[in-house]
Amino acid sequence: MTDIKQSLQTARNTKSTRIWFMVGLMVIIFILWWMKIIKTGFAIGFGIILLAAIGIETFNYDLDLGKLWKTGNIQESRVSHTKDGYKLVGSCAIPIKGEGDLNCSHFKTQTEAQSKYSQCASEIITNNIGLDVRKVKSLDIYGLDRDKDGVVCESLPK
Ligand SMILES: [Ca+2]
Repeated sequence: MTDIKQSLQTARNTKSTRIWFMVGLMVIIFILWWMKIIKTGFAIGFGIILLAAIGIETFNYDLDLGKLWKTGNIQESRVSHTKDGYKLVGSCAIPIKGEGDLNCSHFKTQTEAQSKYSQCASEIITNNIGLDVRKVKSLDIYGLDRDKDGVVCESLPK
């Protein structure tokens, strides 16, 4: 049972799988509409929702729709995946083309930079069950920790 749940989880996390799943749903809705099992209005409504979802999926980045529903904040609901497939959410997601990127110069003190880094590190652990703490250090999303020892912006005053 847990095996099935786990593989379902993995499948859902794969971008292309999700897109194909939604395309499949669209086909099913169309067939149901064509067979007059569901009403035109319902088919159109559902189709629009699915198209929007496919649109979001094919963007440069993903949105966590559950979190978007709760927070209403696109920035906070942004999801990105590292090359290894680790999930990153919200302000701790990989910055897009410099937008929201952070450097040590954005912080006044090392403590300030460290607290942002720690916030992201704990979020990453929450979002990726079973992820090793050492692995989190090596991710270093913003590149604040060049030597990957978990201490960021050593050059800043304490
Ligand atoms: Ca360091």
